[in-house]
Amino acid sequence: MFRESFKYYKSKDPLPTFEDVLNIHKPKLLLNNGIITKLAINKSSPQYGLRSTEDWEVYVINSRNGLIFIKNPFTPHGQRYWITRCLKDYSKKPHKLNIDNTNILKSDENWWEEGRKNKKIIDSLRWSTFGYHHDWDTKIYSEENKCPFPEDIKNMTKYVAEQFGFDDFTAEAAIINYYHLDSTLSGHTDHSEQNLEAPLFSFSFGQSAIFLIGGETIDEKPLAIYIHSGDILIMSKESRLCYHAVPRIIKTNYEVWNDEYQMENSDFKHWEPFNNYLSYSRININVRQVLNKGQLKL
Ligand SMILES: O=C(O)CCC(=O)C(=O)O
Repeated sequence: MFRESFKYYKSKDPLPTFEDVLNIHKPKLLLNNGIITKLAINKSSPQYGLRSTEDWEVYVINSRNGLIFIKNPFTPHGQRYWITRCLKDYSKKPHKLNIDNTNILKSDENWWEEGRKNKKIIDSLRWSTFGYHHDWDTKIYSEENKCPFPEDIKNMTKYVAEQFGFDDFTAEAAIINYYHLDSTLSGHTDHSEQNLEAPLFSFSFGQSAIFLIGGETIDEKPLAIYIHSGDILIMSKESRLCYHAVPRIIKTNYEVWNDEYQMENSDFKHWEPFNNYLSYSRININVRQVLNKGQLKL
């Protein structure tokens, strides 16, 4: 069932209909039909590029226990901050990239700087990992394969976690996924972490996506949900171990990340390369805790 849905939403010919895709940015019908429920959270001041929590719109998806959707809680300036970090900084050494060990970059070259001059280079980056590096072959984390986790993203994720009572959450591994309009991410579960109770945090920026979330086996038919720029998904409880995938990237007609730019800046030059990249790309920051509470190493 999962594979069929993935193929359906991925297909270019015939094009799928999107009528069953949940659009939580238009929650009224979904609330009335009992598909989602609004969650109240305590008031807290704006931080890390996020708005004050009293302005957050948070929903739980009733058929997926533990799946929490926060409808873009970032300010436009906050989105630009995190987008800039993903493109300019999180894509650098000592982080691991899919293009390491290829001849795309020379050893002293940097993806963002070189990519700005060369389309082939810019489009070659698919992922970056830091903290405990995800090993795509063995799916095993190790003490020998890690680098420091940047403080800003660690603190922002902790802050979001605390709003939902996940007070012990520590960000220890991250994957930044860089998608273009024809990219997909096939169905998988995230079970390499020793701690399978700690939730997964997923932050998305740029173009929109269809996100599929199924059950613990591929036999269950997944739900399809639109993810737009700034949205946060938290996979906790049962949903933590559910199959998920991104079968399609969809070009948005509302580039929320450009809002208020002119108000803050007199020229567009600084932001232009980032905006050009985003005009056909989506960035997803996926943050996990690896160790159990009190565990110091693997
Ligand atoms: O891009 C997304 O929304 C999901 C990414 C994901 O599932 C992963 O990195 O494991």
